[in-house]
Amino acid sequence: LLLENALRRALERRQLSLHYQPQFALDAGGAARIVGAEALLRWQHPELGWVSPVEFIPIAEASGLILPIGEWVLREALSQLRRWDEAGLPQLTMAVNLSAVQFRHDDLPELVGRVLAGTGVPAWRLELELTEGAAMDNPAMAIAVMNELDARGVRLSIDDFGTGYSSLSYLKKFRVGKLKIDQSFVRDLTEDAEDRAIVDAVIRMAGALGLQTLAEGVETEGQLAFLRRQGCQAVQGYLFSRPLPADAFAEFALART
Ligand code: G
Ligand code: G
Ligand code: MN
Ligand code: NA
Repeated sequence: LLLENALRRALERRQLSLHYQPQFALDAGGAARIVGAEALLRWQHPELGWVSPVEFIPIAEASGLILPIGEWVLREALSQLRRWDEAGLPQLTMAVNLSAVQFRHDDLPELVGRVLAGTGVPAWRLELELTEGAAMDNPAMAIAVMNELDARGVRLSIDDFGTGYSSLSYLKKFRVGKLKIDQSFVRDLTEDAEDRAIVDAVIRMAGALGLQTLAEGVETEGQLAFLRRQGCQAVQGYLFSRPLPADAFAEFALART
């Protein structure tokens, strides 16, 4: 309850911020080209210091605070994208994590439409990340919401793919364009033949279904080489960059392009 009350005040007191992790497309020539950013929420409390989203997102979900917080995240991330455009960065996409609670909320497609209109960002530059749990909780509803978002031109991806319990039969019904391969499968890729088999299978299945793949948590050249060889289209991870404050992200992106 203490944390809940603190979180309630965090938004008004501007203790919440976003960090951005660059995402890269793996081009055929062997280059990694920066194509997007994932917005990651950060909370700096005056006494507690940095509180991890792993701790406060569940509290935000249980208390309903995730709705105003999630709306702030969306607006802030898309406003930042416009500021980067003005600063001369390449036209990036912005990936925003969605909580199951936001996904279930009736107002989501309208809210997304309002924020896109308000910030002037074209819908195709926004990618909403859903977990398998959020999608599978109520598949019929999920399909309807995905169809509405898709009709607006917003992109959808499945986050932490492989760790939830998504039914493969739903993958073809869900309007998602991308699977984000969870970092738990990437971590030991160079030592663990089973992880290699899983990652290889996910990339092939995605390809056959017309879905893109992005591998998360790429930390070594060895992991990158394997992913590239198997045809993974995109990566993010500490090998390239940690999540960065907006200004540092801009410097990073400008230096690489
Ligand atoms: O960046 P970091 O490793 O601290 O993120 C921890 C977890 O918090 C990840 O699962 C990430 O998806 C989640 N997270 C980060 N930002 C947001 C956000 O804006 N909304 C939601 N719902 N989850 C977030
Ligand atoms: O669940 P989601 O994929 O949204 O969360 C991403 C989380 O992974 C963030 O907390 C981010 O800080 C973290 N992260 C990003 N890249 C790496 C990496 O290369 N290694 C590790 N260990 N964590 C990473
Ligand atoms: Mn994510
Ligand atoms: Na993930």
